[in-house]
Amino acid sequence: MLSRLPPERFTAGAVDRTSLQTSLIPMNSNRPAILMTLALLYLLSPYQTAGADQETQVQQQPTKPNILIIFTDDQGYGDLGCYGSKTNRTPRLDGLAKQGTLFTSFYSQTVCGPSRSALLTGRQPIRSGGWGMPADEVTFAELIRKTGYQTACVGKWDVSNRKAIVPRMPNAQGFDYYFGPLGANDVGVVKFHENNQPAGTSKEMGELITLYTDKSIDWLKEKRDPEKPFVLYLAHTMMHTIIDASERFKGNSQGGLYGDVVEEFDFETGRLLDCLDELGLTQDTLVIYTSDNGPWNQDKYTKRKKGHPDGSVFWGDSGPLRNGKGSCYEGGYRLPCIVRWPDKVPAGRRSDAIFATIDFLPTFASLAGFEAPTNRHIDGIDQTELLLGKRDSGRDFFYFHNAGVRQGDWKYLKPNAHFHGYAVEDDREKVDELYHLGDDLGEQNNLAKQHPEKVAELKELMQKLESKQGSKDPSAASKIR
Ligand SMILES: [Ca+2]
Repeated sequence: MLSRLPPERFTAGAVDRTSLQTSLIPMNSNRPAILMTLALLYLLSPYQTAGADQETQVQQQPTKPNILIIFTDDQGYGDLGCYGSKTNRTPRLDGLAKQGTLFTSFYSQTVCGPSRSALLTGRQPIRSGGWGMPADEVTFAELIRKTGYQTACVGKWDVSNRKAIVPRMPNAQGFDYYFGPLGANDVGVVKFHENNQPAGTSKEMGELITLYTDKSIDWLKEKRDPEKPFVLYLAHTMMHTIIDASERFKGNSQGGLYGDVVEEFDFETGRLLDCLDELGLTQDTLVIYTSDNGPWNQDKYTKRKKGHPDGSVFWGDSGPLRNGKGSCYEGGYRLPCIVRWPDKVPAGRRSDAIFATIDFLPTFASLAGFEAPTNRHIDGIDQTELLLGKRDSGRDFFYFHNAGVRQGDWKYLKPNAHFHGYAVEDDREKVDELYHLGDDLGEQNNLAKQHPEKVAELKELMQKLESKQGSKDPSAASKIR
């Protein structure tokens, strides 16, 4: 399953042959004869396959896309209309799902910092370090910019221990431009940086979605070089508590203040997508929307909340999944994910293939034409064929931090599986757990005793994954954020 496509697959070999044919013909040449020759060459080419719509196949060979990642914070699997929410109205994200592919087995990580180091490096947090991501980790932004991309990050960084440690900040980790807070908003304040310089603070949590969207639009319109492809990594602070919505959205939803924030996020995401339209970028932009970890939906957390002002609002909806943020049950890790790239990524498709943020780096490597690092273990796999609808299957397995592993429909959790603080289920028996997610998505029926051979097999796989190059002790779990 860890096989990779050669990085040049969709770059050098991905020239749009129609435009190439046109551009190669001199203005005053013998066009009919040349066109005939080119037509013959085309008929003999590897793109020529039996059957209909050859022209469509030629046009579908991808070129280097722009990449827009929209990453929310603590948003649950069940918070959007297209993922089953009956209370929150999310027409723009529902529309994005119709224009692209909606993934139902997509995994980030279970908490903020680890989720970001995994997304940036293609490496599980036991290797990439989470909040403490070292300067020598290699991000996809560092690699893609060497191929001519320009790169921007707007929003929550959270892999430099929430401190202004320049070698571990976005500019040093591959982003040409940065605006946002290095940490979270747990006490209702954010401190911004623009590139490496402090850029003020804000206590107006209800303004953050709009602010980050404005900064993203400003970068696209005013700061970007329109001649180059781009990566824009937009990591929202919302819906991480302390949450708030602007006056325009407060009180409008059926889902309380949390629902108001989800609906405002949907609206603002629509504004950003409209900007792509306005700039003529939609067709050439791969848009990925997902979230960093599951929702803060545990009753215990709300009751034990410390350091949060009175009236703080939590929640978020895991839908059919068990538990939420901090948990190694599905509610902690499995998130909504929608991918759009018009005429490349199939529209209106739902996919249950296993796909994860750790796969972004190898997939971008394939799409943009760079090589994933070879001097360290990369956990991600190239999912280009899955995204383009050329393959239905995704990852064979997914590792849960210091907790267990899923392979196919089977998921194993060890007796001392790691849960972050409030996500601990006090009545959970500390025994081997085995679930068949195809039959039991809510992880209610422990089948470990019925299938000891499967437990042994998955334990072995987990140990193998934990021993890969660059692994740190997975039990050295960091404080929850
Ligand atoms: Ca988070």
